[in-house]
Order: sequence, then C-alpha cells, then structure tokens
Amino acid sequence: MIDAVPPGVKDWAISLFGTADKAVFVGGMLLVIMAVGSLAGILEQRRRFAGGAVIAVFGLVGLSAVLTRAQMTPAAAVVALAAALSGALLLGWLIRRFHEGLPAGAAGTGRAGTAAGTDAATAQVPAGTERIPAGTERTAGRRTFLQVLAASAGATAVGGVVAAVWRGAASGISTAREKLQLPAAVSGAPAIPAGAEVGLAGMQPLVTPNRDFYRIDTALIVPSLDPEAWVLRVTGMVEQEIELNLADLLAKPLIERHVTIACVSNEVGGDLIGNARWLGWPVRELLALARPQSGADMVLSRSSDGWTAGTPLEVLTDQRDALLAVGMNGEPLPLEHGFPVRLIVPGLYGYVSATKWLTELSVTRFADDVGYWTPRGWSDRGPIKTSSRIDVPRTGRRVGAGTVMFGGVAWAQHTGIGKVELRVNRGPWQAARLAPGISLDTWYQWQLGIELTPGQYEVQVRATDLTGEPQVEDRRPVAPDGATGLHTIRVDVNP
Ligand SMILES: Nc1nc2c(c(=O)[nH]1)N[C@H]1C(S)=C(S)[C@@H](COP(=O)(O)O)O[C@H]1N2
Ligand SMILES: [Mo]
Repeated sequence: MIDAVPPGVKDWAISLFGTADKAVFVGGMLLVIMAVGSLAGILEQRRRFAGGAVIAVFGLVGLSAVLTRAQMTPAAAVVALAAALSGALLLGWLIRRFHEGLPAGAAGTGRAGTAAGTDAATAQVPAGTERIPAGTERTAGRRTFLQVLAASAGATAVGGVVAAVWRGAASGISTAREKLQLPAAVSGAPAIPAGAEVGLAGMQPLVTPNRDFYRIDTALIVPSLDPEAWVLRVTGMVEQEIELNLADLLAKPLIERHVTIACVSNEVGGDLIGNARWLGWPVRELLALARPQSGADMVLSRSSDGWTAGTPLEVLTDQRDALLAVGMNGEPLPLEHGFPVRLIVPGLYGYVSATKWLTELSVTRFADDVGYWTPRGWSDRGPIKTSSRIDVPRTGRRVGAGTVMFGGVAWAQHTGIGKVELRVNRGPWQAARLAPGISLDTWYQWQLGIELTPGQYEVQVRATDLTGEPQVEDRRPVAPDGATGLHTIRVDVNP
C-alpha cells in the first residue's frame, strides 16, 4: 500500500499523524479486513461462492503485494495463499452452519434449511430421522456458533504462533545487537564546546537520545538483519566490485562525528530532525577501493527491504564525513535506526542519503537510476535547507511580562550557522545569542531575552548561514524538496 499509493498521500498521512502514521495504518488495515470479511459473509449468505470470490480477490491482492516486495522468496507466497485459503474455508464452513442451523453432530442429515435457524426448525426432515425441537436447535445453533468462534480463534492463534516465531527471530537480532562490541574510533567526535547547550528549560537536548530520535521509513515491520550474515555489496560502475561483511567493516579505522539529520517532510517548526553522534567508516574510503568509473555521478544505496536512495557521488567522495555508520550515541544502531549499518551524509535530507539496513551501494548515473521517492513526487536532489525553530516558549503559551526568554535551534548542515535573529510583530530583526556549534554539520542552539509588555505577539525566527545566505522566507510546502518559510509563534504576555 505504502509503495503503491499516489504521491502526496504519504505526505498527507505524515502531516496528519506524524510518526504515529504506522499505528494508524495498521489500525486502518484491521478495519478494512473486518469490512471485507463482513462483506464476504453477507454476499456468500445470498449466493454461493460470491463471498469466496471476495476473499479470493483479497488474497490475490495480498499475493501480488508479497511477490512484489524486494528479496521475497516464492515461499513467502505461502503466507498469502494460506491466509486466503483459511479465510475461504472458514467462510464456507460458517455459511454452511448458518444455513443448516443444526448442531455439528446433526449436520449431514441430508437437508439444508432455507435460511436461518428458525426456518430450519420448520423444515422437512427425512423419514426415520428424529425431529429436533426448535429450542434445542437454537441452543445448538448457538453452540455451533461458539464452536466456529473457537475455531476462528484457533486459526488466529496459529497465526499468532507464526508471528511469535518471527518476533523471536527479531529478538534474537536484539540479543546479537546487545552483544556487538563496537571498536573505539581512531578519530573521536570533536568535544562539545562549553556553552553549546544554552540550558533553557523546555529546550531539547543538543544531542538527541536514541529513544527520542524521530523515525521515518516505509518499513511496517522493522527489518531484522543478522549481523553475522550481513554483507554490503559495492556494484555498478566500478573498476572493482567489493563485498564487505561486518567484521571487515569493524576492522576499518572508524571515526565518530556528530551529525544532524532531517527529513524532507519536516514542516517549518517541525520535529523530524535529530542530532546524534555517529560511529562509522567514511564512505569515500570504501568508494576509493571500488574506483568509480568516469561518467558515474550517483550512488544508489539499497536497504534489505528494497528501499533506495540516490546520492550524488561527489557528496560521498568529498571531504565531508559521509559514513557507513554502525554506532549511534555510543551504542550499536537501534534496530529502528538501521541496524547493523546505515548511511549518514551531512547536508542531505534522509530520503536521498540516510539508507537504513544498508545492503548495497550501486555506483550509477542520475540519468539511469532513481531513488525510491523520486518517482513519487520528490526531487532527485535533496540538500537540507537552512532553517530555524523556536522551542521556548511554545506557541500559544502564556508568559509573564518583563524579559521573556526565547530559545531554539538553527541548522545549515555542512555550511554552519552565522547568525540567528528574532522579530516581534514584523518589527526590526534582533540578533539572538548564538551558542557555539559542535560542528558545521550539526544544529546550533540560540537564545534571546526580549522585553515584552502585556499583550499578544507574533514572534519569528530567521537563520543565516556562515556564507551570509539567509534562510528562504517564502512559505513553500515540503514537496518536492523541503519546506521553506519562517517559524512563527504566538505569545500571550500576561500583565
Ligand atoms: N531502508 C530505509 N532507509 C531509510 C528510509 C526508509 O524508508 N527505508 N527513510 C529515509 C528517510 S526519508 C529519513 S528522513 C531517514 C530517517 O532516519 P531515522 O528514522 O533514523 O531518523 O531515514 C532514511 N532511510
Ligand atoms: Mo525523510
């Protein structure tokens, strides 16, 4: 569904539900399944095979969904077929019981009732068969219904066991993750300068804890990759194809850097952005071993579930610290953030760079290949736009008159922030105190106290990068290549 919906639907879902979109999607899926099940029941009751046809079509949709997934073996089709088959069999059984209205033991007395149990009670019974009183039939019908419910529950339980085995495999990966010993970096992350964290109540931490880090991906089930079996292939327009396993990667001289990554779907003022300390091997060193051929200008990175990102080759080979990351804030990557290995590229939105559960780097050309989101209405290039956000006070918040403390973040990855300014009710811009950044690739915090008398105010923030380029003030939506505009909040100042 996620792969097939028209461009724009995903944006709409993210803007409406944020990172709860997956839970909403699964809930919606259950509602649709219940609706299709009800429809199948109603149709089958009227006409034989009509409900079965509904289930067959639903099964085919499931089958084609399974077969078009990346790296699905034909064996995966068994799941869809088994689901459709058990659905159809259950439906057939339910409808037979419904029409007969007879207890399981009395079924097969040779006659089917015209409709529900009450009609069956008056139906003709073949000679020699003892007539079952209506009341008994109703009780029996109820008992049959309960038996069918129990059988359905049993079938569901079998599904549950299958899911549990699957989850068991995932938790095995969790154990493997916990056991994984990350080597020390040969070049550690530069120390966080004193005062980089302004320490205003209500501000987010400068380094985002893993559990609070935003998560965006198309994976309904988090891929669980066995670190022992993981291999990365470098393919395509290279002089030397390369295969690298995790032990090979961990034996390389790893470096550690703070990098702020952001989602292209992040609205102005939004929270689809986070800053972490990543441990990894520079991608440029791997690509240097593979020796890209002339004419190549893109690296299509692929995940275990077939998702792809197209990153300019230049960005992966220049001196910025684009990483094959294995560590996040001192731990192996959390499963949701790409365990065992992902890409982290300073300065580019995640959809064109930050491939999680990485399995392949294919050196290619923008003219020949596209990443996952490009045919779905998003630009093939995705440099992160300079932007800024007010975190304190939150919009609509009541504050006391006097000096009101404002605070927030600003980012211009790989260029760095030069200044941050605030303005009240579209008045003159006032320079905020910009805290020292960890690096050009991370967000910066800022704060500013402004004297405000009682009343209602509109406050805006504007960042300017270190080359003197201010952020774009025109309001533009997130598609196709990232939102622009000024984060604007309302503050109510009490007397
Ligand atoms: N395999 C895979 N990697 C992916 C994605 C995805 O859908 N699948 N989404 C990308 C997008 S759009 C973003 S913004 C970042 C988010 O990374 P995070 O979830 O660790 O914050 O991951 C990127 N990597
Ligand atoms: Mo994203």
